[in-house]
Amino acid sequence: MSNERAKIQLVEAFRDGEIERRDFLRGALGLGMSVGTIGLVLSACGTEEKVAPPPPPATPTAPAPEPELGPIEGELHIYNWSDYIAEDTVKLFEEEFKVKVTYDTYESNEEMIAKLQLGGGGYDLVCPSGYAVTILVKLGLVDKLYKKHLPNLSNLAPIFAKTASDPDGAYTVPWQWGITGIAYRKDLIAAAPDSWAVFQDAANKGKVTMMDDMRDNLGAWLKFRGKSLNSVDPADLAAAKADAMLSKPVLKSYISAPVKGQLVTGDVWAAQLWNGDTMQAKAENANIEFAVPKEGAAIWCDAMMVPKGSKNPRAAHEFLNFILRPEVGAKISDFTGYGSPNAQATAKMATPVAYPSDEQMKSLEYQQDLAAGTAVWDRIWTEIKSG
Ligand code: N2P
Repeated sequence: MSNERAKIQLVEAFRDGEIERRDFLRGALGLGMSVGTIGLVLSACGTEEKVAPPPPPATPTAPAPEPELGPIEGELHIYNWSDYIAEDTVKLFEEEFKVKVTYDTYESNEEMIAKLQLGGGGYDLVCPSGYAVTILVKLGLVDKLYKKHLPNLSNLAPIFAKTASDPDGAYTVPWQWGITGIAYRKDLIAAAPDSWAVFQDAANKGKVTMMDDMRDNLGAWLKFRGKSLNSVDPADLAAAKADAMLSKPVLKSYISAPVKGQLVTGDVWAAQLWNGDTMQAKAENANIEFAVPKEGAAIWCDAMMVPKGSKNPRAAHEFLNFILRPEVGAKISDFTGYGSPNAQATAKMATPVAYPSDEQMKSLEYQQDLAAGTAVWDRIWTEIKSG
């Protein structure tokens, strides 16, 4: 037998377990096999001494089960934007789940964040916009969700299942999405507004309003000058402040959702407002229309979260799973006038709101957390309001 053939037979015998490691080593050295080759064979056959065999598992290797919540509690405390739910949603939930719900409302993310920061409210659910989701997570004011109790999450449209502010979908259940534009009375205003400049036009003095909301107000003036509504650049913000100050003598007031009544009566001709609230007002007065200014506007998606310290987490999860039902979600969005992030609900809506096309998205921008820039925005907004 040739030396090469003998080496091959030796390796095969070792590989197949026919000879021991000690016999392989002795034979290999006898046949003149290099130390490097011997090492390769030993490690390939899994007997390299340096490689310790894996210890036997102490416990079964199945993944740890997802933690569970306890039984459903008897109450639930919700803190949400005003006019942001169908009239019967809470009642139907209370009846089916035997839970007593308290439902408080707010008018801006900042109002809600401040309340949570002060430790007030005792809420089990809140509904921040995307940028405020980032802030609440960063401040440690919210808990992760127990997906096990949210099987209806599968009804979400894929673009809303994971969002920039909650990339793993660990904290949020998307609620509604919408756009901040201009609601106007087509029978009262001289021409349909197509620009944020409508709020600086002296012809509208005392008949127009902008939202009492730092992000939406300064965001609009940033877009007006072709800037990002997330800018923290001092020059951009100085220009936005100057535009806001120019609009101030024209504005009747800074007011958000409650302006609807004034649009309906005609006391206000044009108001910075969200598309859904505009549709709610239009249901009472058909002369109300909505416009997205040509300079661009904010698009946002609000989402439900469970504040840290919630005393009714199981009831909160049951409520979230309830609103994720297609028929419940469809009723909410048909009432609010906003888009539903729930694909199955959208299919059931009487007046579905289509997600903007790629073309429309070119002029829309999602609001993001301003991080350290928030303090600068806060200061400018205070100066505008008090100036
Ligand atoms: C309130 C709607 C609020 C949406 N009616 C703002 N993100």
